[in-house]
Amino acid sequence: MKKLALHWQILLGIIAGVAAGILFIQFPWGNTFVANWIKPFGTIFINLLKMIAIPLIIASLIKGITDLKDITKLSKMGFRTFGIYVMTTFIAVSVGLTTVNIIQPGEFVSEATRNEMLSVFGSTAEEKQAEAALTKQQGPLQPLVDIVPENAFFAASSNGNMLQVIFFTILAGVGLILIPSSSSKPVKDFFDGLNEVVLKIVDIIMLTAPIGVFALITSLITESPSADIFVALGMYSFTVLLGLATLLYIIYPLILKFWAKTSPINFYKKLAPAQLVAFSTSSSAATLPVTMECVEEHIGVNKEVSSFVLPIGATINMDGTCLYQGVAAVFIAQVLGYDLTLSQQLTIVATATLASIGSAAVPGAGVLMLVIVLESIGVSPAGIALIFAVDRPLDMCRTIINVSGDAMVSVIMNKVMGYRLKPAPKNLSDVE
Ligand code: DAS
Repeated sequence: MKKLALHWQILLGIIAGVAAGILFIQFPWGNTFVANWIKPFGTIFINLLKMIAIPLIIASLIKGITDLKDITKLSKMGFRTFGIYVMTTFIAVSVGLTTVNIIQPGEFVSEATRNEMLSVFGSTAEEKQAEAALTKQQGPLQPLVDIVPENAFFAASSNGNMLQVIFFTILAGVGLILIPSSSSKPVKDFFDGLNEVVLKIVDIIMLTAPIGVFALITSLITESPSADIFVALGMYSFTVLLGLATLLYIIYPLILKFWAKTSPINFYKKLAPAQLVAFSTSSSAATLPVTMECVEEHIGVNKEVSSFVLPIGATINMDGTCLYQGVAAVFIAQVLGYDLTLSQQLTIVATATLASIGSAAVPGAGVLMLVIVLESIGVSPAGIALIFAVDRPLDMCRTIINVSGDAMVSVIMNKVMGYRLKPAPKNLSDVE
């Protein structure tokens, strides 16, 4: 039988995972069995991708920066990339606020349902609040302060410090450009080789994706709380998904067609493996290796652009998260009976943009940063308990948008930097 293209294998893994999850919850021993014998394969898969994410960022950023002939090209790319990222994030949160104000999901939550959920999640709200209290004390500019690592090598080793790794790597790349080429050549050759090795490791890791994704989805289904919580939050989830779909199927295609002058259908067909991995891992960082492979090999964005734009985007550009934070903040305010003024809604736009920049590219980061948005409009973070139950399924969807937004900006930047799209001949799954 002809080998199935990788994304169909991943899709099969997701479908098999849903079927297995529904089967196992029928048995009293199902949860334990999945936790002991299936979930570990999902954890291994995510760890494999995270293991390679930092070496990939370091190797590809250094290669991307040192390939740029002079810093002006870097600053031109840097400023424009950041500007486009902030613009798309602003559009995302505006779409979110529009949908949540039209649909008014908070009006669908009955008094009884709210009291029940608050009592059920009371302890969770306190845990979340305690955990997020640190974030709250930090204030809105903390994401900016957090960019600079106190110890470059420590930052590269600990979780969630993608921004610090990127910051130090960019400085190292600029340093390499500024020293005489006789001294920088051996170092540059080393990073070119490292980049090749790392991409080959990504190919090998991706061969385990169908099994990893199967395990992730099965354990997600068996661990989710009972269905009636999801029913009570149906309208809220629908509002988030409608907003995300508006970005993915209306806003992004318009930008791709009229700004990047590229076919949206072609773009999404080639980005599919990264979107599926984003869906099953809920982590832009874990998906980054696959996003880079799809954007460089399949879509054909110049490596100089993709190796600069994507690692930064994976950490600071989260359109899906920003939209979600806008919807969640207004939903909680609606449920708690607040009538938000226009200035409070504009405050949400500003703080959700900053909060999404500060969110780490790992599962559940968006809900933690929601505290800053809620605080900014004077709403108690305890309201997070209302949406905590459905966060993971929505996280899977918003991470798809985060990854798709990064890939879209890399196509725009490719055009801005004067390159044409040059797809490589081979498929993601043709590993030599
Ligand atoms: N899961 C995060 C990501 O990796 C986004 C979020 O938590 O909102 O993109």
